[in-house]
Amino acid sequence: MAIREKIINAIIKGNASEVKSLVEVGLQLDLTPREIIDSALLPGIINIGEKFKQNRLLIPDVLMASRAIQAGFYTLEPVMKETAQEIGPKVVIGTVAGDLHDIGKQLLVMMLQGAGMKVIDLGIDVPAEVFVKAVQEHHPDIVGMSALLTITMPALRETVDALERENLRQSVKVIVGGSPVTWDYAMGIGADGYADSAYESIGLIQSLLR
Ligand code: B1M
Repeated sequence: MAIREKIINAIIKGNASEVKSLVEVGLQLDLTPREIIDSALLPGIINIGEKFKQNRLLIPDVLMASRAIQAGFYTLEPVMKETAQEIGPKVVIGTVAGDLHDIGKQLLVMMLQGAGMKVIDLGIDVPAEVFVKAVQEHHPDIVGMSALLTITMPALRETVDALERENLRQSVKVIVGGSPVTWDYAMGIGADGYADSAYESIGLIQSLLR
């Protein structure tokens, strides 16, 4: 069985230590982090997402699979950081209040770091006040927010409004993303940009700061 299938199977089984070892093997076989992400880690979580949607998996199974995919990301992180220079823009990132989804945001953090950006990751379930405080403290060029649930999308607007209230809105560009979010929604809440994927957000940030 090819390494990518082995990684996908280990994700489906929720076996974090096996995913970690297989990702290490992938790197030894000269696969790039991006090849491992695109051909194994993301297909693994998409497979889990489909089964979850069809009620063929329970939340604990999804949680185990998520931990397994995160183990894969953590294994790749140092390799991606090695080539990064951190001379690019400063980006504050978080998943909005009420939302615990971490994987897409984590991928975004890794991609941006890989592209040489300095990333301050506020984590998940981040209230608007915490984004505001981070902007006051770190003076970033970009604030990036992720929302994965329809019910947490309003928190994107609340954060944009909070930045406006604190007179910080003009000092940063705000970008948003996450599967239920669209470009139209982003424009409607007063964000500066929307990216469909972590990869796209690199180009988006570069074009917003040009
Ligand atoms: Co949740 N969940 N979940 N879940 N979960 C979804 C999102 C859902 C679509 C599943 C479904 O029903 N089909 C659904 C949301 C429906 C909706 O509201 N539209 C859902 C639900 C309902 C729930 C709960 C409410 C379930 C429950 O309790 N009954 C609950 C909510 C908890 C909470 O947040 N308060 C819940 C819980 C969980 C787990 C904890 C079990 C787990 C998360 C674990 C973790 O993250 N540590 C989980 C998971 C794993 C999923 C699915 C299966 C996978 C999400 C994921 O990681 N995708 C998901 C189904 C699915 O997506 N197919 C689902 C992979 C990731 C790489 O993609 O995050 O979309 P994504 O990121 C993409 C892009 O969106 C983009 O870049 C990434 C790719 O390059 N992107 C950005 C993301 N953020 C960006 C920001 C940007 C730019 C791009 O700029 C700033």
